[in-house]
Amino acid sequence: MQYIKYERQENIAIIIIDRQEALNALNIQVLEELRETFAAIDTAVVRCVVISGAGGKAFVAGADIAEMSNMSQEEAVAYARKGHEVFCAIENFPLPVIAAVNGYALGGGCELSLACDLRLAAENAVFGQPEAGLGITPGFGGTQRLPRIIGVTKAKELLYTANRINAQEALVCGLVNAVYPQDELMEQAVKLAKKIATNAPIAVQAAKKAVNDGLAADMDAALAIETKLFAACFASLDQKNAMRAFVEKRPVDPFLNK
Ligand code: CO8
Repeated sequence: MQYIKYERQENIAIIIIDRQEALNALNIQVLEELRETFAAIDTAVVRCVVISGAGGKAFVAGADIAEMSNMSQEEAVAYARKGHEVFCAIENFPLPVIAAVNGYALGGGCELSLACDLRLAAENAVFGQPEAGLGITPGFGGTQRLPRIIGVTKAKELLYTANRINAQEALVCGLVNAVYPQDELMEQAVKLAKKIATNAPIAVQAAKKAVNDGLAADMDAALAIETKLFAACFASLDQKNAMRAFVEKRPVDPFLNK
């Protein structure tokens, strides 16, 4: 891998996008390496993924503008589809994915964070969808995920104005879960990942699937999705052990992922 660094801290996977000469901008190779990295994660061992950008300045400063500048319409379709394929793989990845946004998250960088389950921001984080100022719309899911996450009103404001917002503004509009000093961001992201990893993996994965699949369905279908996933948990040893421990008034043993 040229642009992705992968590390595992016990059952937490850490993915760092490292293309600092272009503020970690997403070119085709970075997208492909991201796809390969997620596909190679051992989901039987890993329980949560943290993704961030290398260097102190950017999470991801967008799709690579130089690479896009002379694209034909046909190439734009292929590029958008590539981005959708990779970001959908992240959104639908069975394990929770936390974006640790440590600087610029613009355009495709903001869209990458939107494909993650949770977003933590450093105080220097800057979010925005600057595409309208570049003569395009977002093409990696931003027009769809941004309004679903922060609501239509604020999403349209950001999309039409191309304004950037800082970490505190992102917190206020519900784009991020929390803001930390930059030098604490990764530690806090790993801490959150470890907290998630203490819970029953089957239940956490079912909750992710229920939220994602349910949001794409009407309420009746969504509740049917929840019922199916909820019921499936009762086939797990972890459910039986955890509920027995509660009834017997003793601490829950570590979960087995079974
Ligand atoms: N693409 C390519 N190169 C970039 C990008 C980018 N998005 N962002 C920064 N770089 C490069 C710069 O060109 C520069 O390279 P060099 O040193 O060779 O000149 C280097 O990174 C450092 O950047 P700056 O000198 O500009 O650093 P500053 O601190 O002055 O500014 C900014 C930082 C504000 C982040 C500035 O770099 C900037 O505005 N970057 C572009 C941000 C942007 O507009 N992003 C959105 C791009 S569009 C997009 O993401 C669409 C996604 C959907 C595509 C779907 C296609 C079908």
